[in-house]
Amino acid sequence: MVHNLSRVVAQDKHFLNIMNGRPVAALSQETITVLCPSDGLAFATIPACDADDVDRAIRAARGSFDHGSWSRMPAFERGRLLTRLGHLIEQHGDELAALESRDTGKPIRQGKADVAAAMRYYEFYGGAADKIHGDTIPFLDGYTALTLREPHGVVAGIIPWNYPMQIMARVVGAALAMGNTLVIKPAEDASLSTIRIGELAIEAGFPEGVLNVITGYGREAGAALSAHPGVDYVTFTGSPATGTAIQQAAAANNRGVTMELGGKSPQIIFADADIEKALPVLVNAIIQNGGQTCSAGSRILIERRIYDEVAAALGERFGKLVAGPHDADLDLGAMINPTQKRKVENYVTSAAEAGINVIAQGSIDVHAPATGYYVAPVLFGAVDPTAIIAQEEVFGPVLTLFAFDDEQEAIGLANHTEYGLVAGIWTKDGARQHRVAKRVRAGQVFVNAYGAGGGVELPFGGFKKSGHGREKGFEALYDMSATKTIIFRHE
Ligand code: TXE
Repeated sequence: MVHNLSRVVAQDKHFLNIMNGRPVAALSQETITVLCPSDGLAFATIPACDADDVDRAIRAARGSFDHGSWSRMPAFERGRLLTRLGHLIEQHGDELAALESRDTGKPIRQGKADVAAAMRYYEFYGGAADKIHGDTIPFLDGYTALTLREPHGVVAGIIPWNYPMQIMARVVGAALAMGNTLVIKPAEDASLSTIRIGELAIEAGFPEGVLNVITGYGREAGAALSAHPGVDYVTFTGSPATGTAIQQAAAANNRGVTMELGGKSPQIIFADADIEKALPVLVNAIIQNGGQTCSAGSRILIERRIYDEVAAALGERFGKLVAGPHDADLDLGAMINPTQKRKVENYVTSAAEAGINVIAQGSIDVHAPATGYYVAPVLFGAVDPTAIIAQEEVFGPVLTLFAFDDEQEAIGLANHTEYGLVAGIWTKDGARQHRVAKRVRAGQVFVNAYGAGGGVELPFGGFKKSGHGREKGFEALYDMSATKTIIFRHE
């Protein structure tokens, strides 16, 4: 059944930013038109902010931080407000899921999964706010030394368009739990849920200036935010190129950063693996969110003696996959914008032209509007590990298969890209599970599983080009704070 959930969203709504606890337009009154990826049609506008608006947002966050209405609020009360925001998100779940899926083109069930995950982040960090504590350290006779975890101050969160609600939640949850104040800049292609949750934070009772949302183009609002000397810490999820630019701006101001910059994540299938259990997980790991997922499992390394069997089984499943409008809730939705669609199509065309074997291809729903940004899923087999399609992040529903002969070769192939975000290992051999998990260079390693429900509790982040710093779990709370050591002399 096809639901027209997009009706839940008011037509041509003009969204405003959140600054100092109030909705505001850009000082210039400029706006960006919001297009739905499912049909390419306009349905809303957001403010197009510039450096003056960024300055205003940072002043709001700084004023709030210095005032202490948040940073000196008892930690359990900060936690209570975060938890209340999570409950408001849950109450507005249908509205937020519809908004997110219409704004990004993702199937409505993924929008609902994003609401559930966002809610979990606020619940987790709400509960964690009063559970981070320092140490007392044995020191010289006549002294007592202890540590406190203190907020950085004003944090800038620059977030991407693939999972806006979830990524906002992990940033807001960790930064605010530790007493920082925040300026969040969502991506120009997907800002609506961030604004809406900013409104819900006002309703939840967050003090003014604690959570500010500012929308605009990356080259304008994003660049101004990352270069602003009033920012104490920057957290960013997005492309390595933009991450480099943000780190250069941060270096100019000598401030810390957390960088989550994507991946080219492998899953290794040994011959003794439970293939039936693995197959749906392997497929989901690359088509979830249309493959526009930093942790997408985009490379499958298969032990040679089961390669043909696994490739055929994956091919059968891929051939049946269908992309379509968000409210049709098919296997996958549209790409976020025409640029992303072209990027994915170019990778597919170049790989096919280079002679890489297309094992199977899914389709685009016949009812999908021709103006939507759809691409059909593609499965490439027997890929040369040095090929471009084997090395670069496609960020689309494109899966590549490789054959290996032994464990050493599998580990070598798994590590043979510049990225190191996530990996999967499929084998029943316990000793091998441990050996390979330790040798694979990835921030998160799944054994006989992959993705496994997001895991808000589990530290997440990359090695190598995938970035540095950790989000999610308690680790994010350490990144979002600094240790202060206090030494008392009492003799
Ligand atoms: O990313 P950008 P884009 C990868 C993925 C995708 C590619 C390009 O491979 O195809 O990046 O996507 C803001 N200063 N990922 O161009 O530019 C921008 O407004 C400060 C992986 O959309 O990284 C948005 O809010 N900010 C990734 C955010 O940065 C700037 C998720 C991300 O945009 C800026 C998304 C600047 N100069 C894309 N330029 C993941 N790790 O999951 C842009 N921005």
